[in-house]
Amino acid sequence: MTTKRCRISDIPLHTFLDFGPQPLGNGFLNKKEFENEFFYNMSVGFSEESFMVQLNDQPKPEQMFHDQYAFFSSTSNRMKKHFENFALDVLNSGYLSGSTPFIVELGCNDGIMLKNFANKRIKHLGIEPSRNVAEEANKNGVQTISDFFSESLAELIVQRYGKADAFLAANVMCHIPNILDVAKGIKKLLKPSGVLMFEEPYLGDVIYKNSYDQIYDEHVFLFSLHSIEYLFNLVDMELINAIPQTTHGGSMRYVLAHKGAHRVNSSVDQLMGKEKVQKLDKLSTFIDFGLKVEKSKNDLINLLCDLKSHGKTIAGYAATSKSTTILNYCKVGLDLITYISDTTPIKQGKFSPGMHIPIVPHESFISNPPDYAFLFAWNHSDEIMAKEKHFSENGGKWITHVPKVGIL
Ligand code: JHZ
Repeated sequence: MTTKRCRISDIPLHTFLDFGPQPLGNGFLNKKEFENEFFYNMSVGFSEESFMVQLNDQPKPEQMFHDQYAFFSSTSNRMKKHFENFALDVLNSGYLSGSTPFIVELGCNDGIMLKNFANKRIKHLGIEPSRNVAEEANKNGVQTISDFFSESLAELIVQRYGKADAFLAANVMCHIPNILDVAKGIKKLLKPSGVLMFEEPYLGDVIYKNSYDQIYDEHVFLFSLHSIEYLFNLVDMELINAIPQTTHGGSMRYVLAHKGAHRVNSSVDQLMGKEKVQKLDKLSTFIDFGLKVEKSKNDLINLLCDLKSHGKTIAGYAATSKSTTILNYCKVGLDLITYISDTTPIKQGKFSPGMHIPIVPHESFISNPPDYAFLFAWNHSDEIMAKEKHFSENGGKWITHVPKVGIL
């Protein structure tokens, strides 16, 4: 394999994990598409200069985000509540100038966050490259354009709508390979007192929980404060706050502004210190992580094979993007998992990427419960456990791989 270079610092990357051939994380498909299914080699590298953990290769953005995109944010009630609170935090942050702020959100999906501004008649704009999801946002009353964000799109937005008070994103920035161009665009789009607030799965949690399933095609980066500071320093912006979140198995909300525009909160220094203790700036951490991932894979295969050899039935719960990595890396197929239940209509009746396990509606899980359910949406565990009390009360058991492979 040729050595890849860091997308930010341009120095050679150190590869520490190789998952082998992987399909698209959200590439749910029909039987007739099996033959020509797309695979790429998924390996992960670290830059000792920018501290950025990143995929060596990523499929083209247009292959992942299009008019049949399968992930709709509003499938989780907890996430709806979370984005309602995020919107309130923005409104109460004290960073918005004047009485008529302008809010822009990158990757607004079905409008889960912006509708909280739209409902209050606050000037807003969503940017969402997946056309089917953008249409849903517009239907939800959120003004949305379907495009990929870039420095040139930022210039157009400034011309047409003016500069923004807040630029928001959630579970989006880590998807974007040309992130430096996006950072330049944000810099141009923000008012002098404007802020960038975004949250993404946090590298520190991924390492701590061994949640390697956060690595898939869409997540070209796994961010830390170290890497975000490095990246935005290049466009003369600085971290002014960082707030840990419990969503998606552990995320971080980053708040950034033009250098010197706002006071830097003490949490930035505290969390940077914590990252140093966890050694998120050192290659050795990721080499250790690679070994733990390999062990997790072997433990999972042993557990599933053991249950099967005792005649147990196993089904997957929630066809998450994350499950694509687990299933394909551990080579878990129909011989071990009979079906995956999911509430998203566009995924139902299709097959899982790569391993081709049927995706069935949630009703099938209720009418035909397995002995064991593999909790692929472990990040929504509280919501799911509350919903599936009946399954547990009737002897159904849950399998997890986070932080360790086992039965819950
Ligand atoms: P969930 C998505 O990842 C995709 P995924 C994306 N790339 C990203 O960055 C991350 O989020 C952060 C189903 N479900 O949220 C619905 C049930 O069936 O873990 C969805 O198909 N029953 C943008 O896909 C899937 O789970 C339920 O009760 O890993 C959502 O998975 C619940 C709560 C969910 O994200």
